[in-house]
Amino acid sequence: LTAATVVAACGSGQVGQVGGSSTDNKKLVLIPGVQAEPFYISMQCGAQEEAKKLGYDLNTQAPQKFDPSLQTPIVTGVLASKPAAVLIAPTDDKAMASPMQQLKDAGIKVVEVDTSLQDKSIGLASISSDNEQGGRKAADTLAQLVGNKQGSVLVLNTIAGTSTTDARAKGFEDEIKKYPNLKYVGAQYTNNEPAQAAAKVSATLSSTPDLIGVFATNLNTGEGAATGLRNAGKVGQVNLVGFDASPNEVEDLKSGSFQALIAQDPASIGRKGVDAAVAAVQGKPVGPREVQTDLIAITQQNLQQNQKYLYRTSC
Ligand code: T6T
Repeated sequence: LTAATVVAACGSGQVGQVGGSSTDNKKLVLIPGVQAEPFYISMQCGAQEEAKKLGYDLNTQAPQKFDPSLQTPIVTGVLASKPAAVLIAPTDDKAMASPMQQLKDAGIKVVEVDTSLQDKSIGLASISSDNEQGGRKAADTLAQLVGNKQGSVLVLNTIAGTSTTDARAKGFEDEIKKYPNLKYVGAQYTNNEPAQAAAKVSATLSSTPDLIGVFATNLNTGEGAATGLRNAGKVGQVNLVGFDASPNEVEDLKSGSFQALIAQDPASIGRKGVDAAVAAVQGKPVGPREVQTDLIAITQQNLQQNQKYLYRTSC
């Protein structure tokens, strides 16, 4: 039985295409974690550029919020459109396994970009920053900023079950132990809402008057934390280290609300994700299962020479 007869027997009518994985199928879909957000827009720009270069079409469909219950129906819709491959940032490291398994079962090549599942058997490759190392970099940067002073430090995290931000918090927690002058007071979750981050900063300033540093594990959390410090008149007194490099975060770095930003290279994640997906579609070796892209700590001092790391709001 040839592939074409299998397809004919299934009644798909698309000769040469089994489960969307034929080399004639040039459709790729990118499913980011959330729409209209500079990290994922920058990733999309890199992915689109690379897809065009390789002769593939890349369509992007993102949920309105970073939420598996909103991302799942997008995956289901994409499944019906039979692309050759899907690049996806799963919004939960367990809840997205079942919809992503359906893609795999349909013969669609799955590549994880940015976030990943705990189950490593579904994605063919996973392209992301070394997020644990990013968390350690944040701790070292914060410790350097604080110097010999003593005080408490807080982590503002997003949503438990997000592989990237969980890894950042872990890296930070491990590394901050090296600095006995800094007392780690734990992580609080913001649900990826800037307003919740601002409120948690205010509440912690009241409960922990010796607060000397905050690590915000992503863009929304960092933007909200900066607002919280401004509202409390604590800018500069509490060192704020953020993650990502959105235009708002960069403005807040220039004006001193942030002391440092750990920037990722989302366009490169998008490009490498497309390379892996296209290799898989063409039956070529996909490369390593885990691919890690650069991270850099940006401060006011080195901002000028690191412009290429700043995120975009359109392609
Ligand atoms: O930090 C990025 C991304 O790496 C993370 O997985 C989710 O949040 C961002 O998209 C920033 O909002």
